[in-house]
Amino acid sequence: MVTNTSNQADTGREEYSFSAIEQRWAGYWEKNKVFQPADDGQRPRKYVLDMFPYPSGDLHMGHAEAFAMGDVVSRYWMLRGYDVLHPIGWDSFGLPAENAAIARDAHPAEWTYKNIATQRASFERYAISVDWDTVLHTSDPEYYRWTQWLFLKFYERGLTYRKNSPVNWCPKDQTVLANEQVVDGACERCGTEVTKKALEQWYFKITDYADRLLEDMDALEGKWPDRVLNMQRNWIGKSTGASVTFAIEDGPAIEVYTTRPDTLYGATFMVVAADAELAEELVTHEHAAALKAYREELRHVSDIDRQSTDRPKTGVFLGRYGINPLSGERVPIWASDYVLSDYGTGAIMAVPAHDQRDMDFARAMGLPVRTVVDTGEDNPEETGQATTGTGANINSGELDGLTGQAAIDNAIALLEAKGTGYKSVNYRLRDWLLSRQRFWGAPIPIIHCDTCGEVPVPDDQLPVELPKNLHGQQLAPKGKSPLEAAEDWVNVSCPTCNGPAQRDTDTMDTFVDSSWYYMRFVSANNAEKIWDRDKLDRWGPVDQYVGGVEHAILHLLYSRFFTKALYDMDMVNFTEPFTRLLNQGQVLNGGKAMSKSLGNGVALGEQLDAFGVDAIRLTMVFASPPEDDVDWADVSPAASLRFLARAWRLAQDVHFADSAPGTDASGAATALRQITHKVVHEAESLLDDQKFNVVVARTMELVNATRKEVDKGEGAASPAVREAVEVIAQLLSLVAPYTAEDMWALLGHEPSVSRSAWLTVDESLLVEDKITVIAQVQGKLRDRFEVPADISDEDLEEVARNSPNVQRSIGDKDIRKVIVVKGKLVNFVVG
Ligand code: ANZ
Ligand code: ZN
Repeated sequence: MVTNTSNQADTGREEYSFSAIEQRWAGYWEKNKVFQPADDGQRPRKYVLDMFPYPSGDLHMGHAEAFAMGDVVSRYWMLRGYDVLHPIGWDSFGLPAENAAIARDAHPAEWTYKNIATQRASFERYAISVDWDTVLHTSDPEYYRWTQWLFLKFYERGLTYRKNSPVNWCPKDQTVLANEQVVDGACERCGTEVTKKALEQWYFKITDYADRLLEDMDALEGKWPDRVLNMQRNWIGKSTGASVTFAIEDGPAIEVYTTRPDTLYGATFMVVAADAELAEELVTHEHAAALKAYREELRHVSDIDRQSTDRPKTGVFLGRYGINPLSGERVPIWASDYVLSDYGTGAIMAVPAHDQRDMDFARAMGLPVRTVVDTGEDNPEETGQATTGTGANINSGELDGLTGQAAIDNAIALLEAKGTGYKSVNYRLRDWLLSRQRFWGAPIPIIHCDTCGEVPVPDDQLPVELPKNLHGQQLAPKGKSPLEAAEDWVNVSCPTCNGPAQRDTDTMDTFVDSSWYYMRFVSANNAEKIWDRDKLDRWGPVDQYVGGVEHAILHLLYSRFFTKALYDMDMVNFTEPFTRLLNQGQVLNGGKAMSKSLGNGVALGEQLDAFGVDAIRLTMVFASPPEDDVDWADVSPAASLRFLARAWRLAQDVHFADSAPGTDASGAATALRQITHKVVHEAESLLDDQKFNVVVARTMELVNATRKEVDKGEGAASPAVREAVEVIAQLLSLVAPYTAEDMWALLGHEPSVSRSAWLTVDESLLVEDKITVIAQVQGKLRDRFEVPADISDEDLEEVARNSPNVQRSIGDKDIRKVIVVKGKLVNFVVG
């Protein structure tokens, strides 16, 4: 490389050509393992990770943005002297591969690994700073062997279990979905409306960790985006209140969950979830037919509509009564769809005066409303508007006169004394449904034996590889797992009793694969162990994680759960996987997300061909703060390209300059050095604060200042210019690796610029030589200016007098007095 570049000395100057430069450096970093961590304990470590890609085709603009951001962090840390782990892999199981295989009558592996090869080549061209020796794919048996092993570790601890329950079912993809994968009642992947189906399914007991998942977020405050933390908190949805037992006439008591036990005297009826078993248990003989009809009706109402507050409330009376434990009042029990079967106990005490849903129901059914909290608003009994504020209790017996928390605490104390209630906590979070009835995933490593029941596959028989003889049409969804068709594979002998047994035919949700990959990267090639514990202790957790906000809930929550469970098993020494999180924005076009239907897509490959890798990367980073969206219609990769050419020509100028010592002692050279050191100094904090776009702006300023200096004749030979151009090359290496590497070589250095030493800022050059002063008239601010720090009082007064704003404000009044506060302000007293 170096030889090649210095040959230019013989042939003369060149024009900046991104394609020539890309060719010069293509493959250099990978071949020379520039981005391989030394792991020699000589330097402090940093672990940077981009959310690993799904091999859905070639890379797109979104990848280009995300990886440009991750690269700024990893390349910067490397320049700061850290030993950096920055790995890459592929999240390569999942439905699209399977659907493509069915459509083309091929094997999902074919499509998957072909796309991986394409993406990998594009990543190499894009010059991301990763270690290519530790690549992993979650669909490799060497990887999913450990996914299965973890499943069994969780199983041993009772964190994996199987149960029969109504689950979300996508009729199009013919698979179950986790609650998290149902968006507005529709399948997250294909948009088909989700239905319910009773199935035997596998779950992870993430609810055991609800409290820790919530509490440990305090430590992420300020390090993760607020909105992600909020989304996680809402998803976990902790609420505190009371469990209250209502006796039932001629039946067993039922418990309800309420956040407002203080409103108990206003509970004028009860409602149970219409689709819950409880409704069937409670309904009297004469009302059974009505309940049955109502349930039948509900089958045609989507989940979204059920929850909608606009929709009129519906329901049926169950013919039975409960007894309010505080007032002793007899209250009718209804069934309705607005009460959810899988939240709380699936039954509520309805307080129409203070809960709008209950009010709407009471109005629709003609049920009584009783105000029990005087909030000062209009009486809900008359308005039909539930009042939810605080105020003193009324109509509430022993609770009368109490307010807010005191009323709640007293209500709970009363319930506890009577043995009919207690303080309790509720979570929205549900256990994680992890089994899928699809082919392209890690098989569940369980064998079902008629004699022994569920038998874990012994460690030495892992991985349970996917059957090889299934492909194409055989994978078509049929409401049960396609693996069932592979009889040779399914039928095995029981590891415990040797009797005939069957393999579990479900596969795991791909979120299981991605819940632990960041740990595997520390020893991706280890064939004996899931990871080398010492290495994980050294490198983990991830210092900086970079990825899209679409993973704000599921992936991050699951990864956090895995980390905590593994911590409890003494397999890792940290409890949070990602210390810092950066959510890069989206790349839009014309204000909208790029999409086929809008026809506003921009092909990354075409952009790279037209402007070069560096200009595209620079454009991505320069366009906006990393967390903001970039609108491709508003940016100019052509301008980025011109800037890169300007920067590169500086290196060429230095390369061809007379090696005679320059006029470094001159004031101008010192001024350039001041700018250089200031830019480096600022870049340090800007990069720590993830203001990458501002760093690019500063680099542009430095290029301009350096160009001015060079154009003063002998300028390019000055050590100050060389210093500036070296800094430019280093800063550019964060976003424009090819150009930066070429500049570094032109400056006569050994590659790679990524391994060069960061400039130590000379504090004496940072002295601020300009100050801002203000001009006042009668004490009112009229103007402000930048002046030399050592300006005399007379000169300062002169500058202020000449300000048009000041003159306008003085008008034809006389100046009585001029007050000059050295280095700060000038005040004109007039009259
Ligand atoms: C009486 C009451 C009076 C309530 C009042 C609220 C206001 P969060 O905060 O989300 O946890 N609820 C309980 N279980 C339910 C279910 N399965 N389906 C629908 N609603 C349910 O909500 C808890 C409140 O939501 C509970 O407190 C209960 O209504 C209702 F002035 O009880 B409340
Ligand atoms: Zn057995």
